[in-house]
Amino acid sequence: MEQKVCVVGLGYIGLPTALSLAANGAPVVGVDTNPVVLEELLAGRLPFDEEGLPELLKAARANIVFSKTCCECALYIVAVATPYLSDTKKIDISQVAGAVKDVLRCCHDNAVIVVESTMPPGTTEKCIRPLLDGSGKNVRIAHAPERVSPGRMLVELTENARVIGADDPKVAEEVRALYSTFCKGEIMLTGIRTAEMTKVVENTYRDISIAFANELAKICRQENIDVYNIIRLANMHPRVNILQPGPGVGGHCIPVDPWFLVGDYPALSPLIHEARKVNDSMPEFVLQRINYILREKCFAPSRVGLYGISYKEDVDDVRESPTLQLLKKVKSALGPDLPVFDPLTKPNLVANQYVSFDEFLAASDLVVIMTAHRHIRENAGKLTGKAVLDTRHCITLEEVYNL
Ligand code: SAJ
Repeated sequence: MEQKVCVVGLGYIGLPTALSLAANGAPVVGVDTNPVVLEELLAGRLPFDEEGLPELLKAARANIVFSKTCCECALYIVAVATPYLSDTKKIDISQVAGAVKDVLRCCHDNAVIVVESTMPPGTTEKCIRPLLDGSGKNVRIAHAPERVSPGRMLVELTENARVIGADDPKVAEEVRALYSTFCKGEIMLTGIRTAEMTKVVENTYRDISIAFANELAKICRQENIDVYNIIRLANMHPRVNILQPGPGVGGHCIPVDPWFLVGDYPALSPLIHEARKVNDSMPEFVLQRINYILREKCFAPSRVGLYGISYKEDVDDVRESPTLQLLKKVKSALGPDLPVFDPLTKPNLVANQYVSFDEFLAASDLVVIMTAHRHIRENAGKLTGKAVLDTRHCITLEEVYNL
């Protein structure tokens, strides 16, 4: 029989990973301490939407059980959240440490713990190794940071290359064997610190690249130049690849991971820190654009409707969403409870959230597109006659305001 695997943390990463392992033949125990998540899964429902996940749940069903506690297994995968501490910007390792302690209570000698949660370099040595050493058991450790993007998770889980960090080559090979049951991308073996650093660097690189596009949008606005045209033209150069400006950077990764480097290396990371500030300033920039349009059009502030709550197109994930950041600001600037609509997110996330697109449109004179869902791209015609601020540059209408 295959080795039993326990996946601790059944969120956006842990659940698809657990299901992929089970669907490919491994006996899996999926563990989550959140009773709501567990209740959903035990009832055969998924706690969040993701393309292909319902089918994967069906394919995995025979090989997976869900539980609120860990049990004895050969391999453990820890996929819990690693936020940052708001005062120091350093990593908040408490969820990972809690999960590792739970595993250590039930595992036997020679078990392997693979941490997938993103951590800055040295965290395993500094924060996890002492827990292993103090357990009195010979438990081995590896770091296999996840690389998948919500909306494309299952494709990327299968196809993306992966970095697996382990300081013992035998552990690295064991973990590679496990992941290669579902990961068809190249698996690169390296040390733990290198794996930790690589993951943080990937997301920091993207944050800085988006910040550059956002800063260009602000400069071009002042000069009344079309930033999208500039980016398109500049990107025709064979060594230039500028990303797209937007209303801010959301999700649980890109606006979080760069802070780990700023928190641990404040004197060495001025560029990373500035990029974070630029991206965090974008909801405020959107508000300035709204105010400009309101002055030009003489609309009542209460008739500004926000389209899109999720942090990016075609997902229902609202973590660190620019719309939620903007809503905090508009309350004092434009008044409470602007009309808000998102075709994908759960209802009642925010005040005055409409479930009908048509009713949302009827309540809005100025529609601010915050998320480029396929829904709005396909229904752009319905915006005719409205003022539109398209912060994602995703629709073509005769008269549209951009960032
Ligand atoms: N965004 C822009 N302009 C762009 C691209 C993105 O404003 O040109 C915004 C998006 O709208 C969104 C935010 O940035 O609000 C982040 O979106 P994203 O698609 O760049 O990234 P995530 O958070 O969905 O997933 C990232 C991915 N990392 C990289 O691309 C380097 C993914 O591969 C990681 O697995 C994931 O973070 C993670 O979990 O770390």
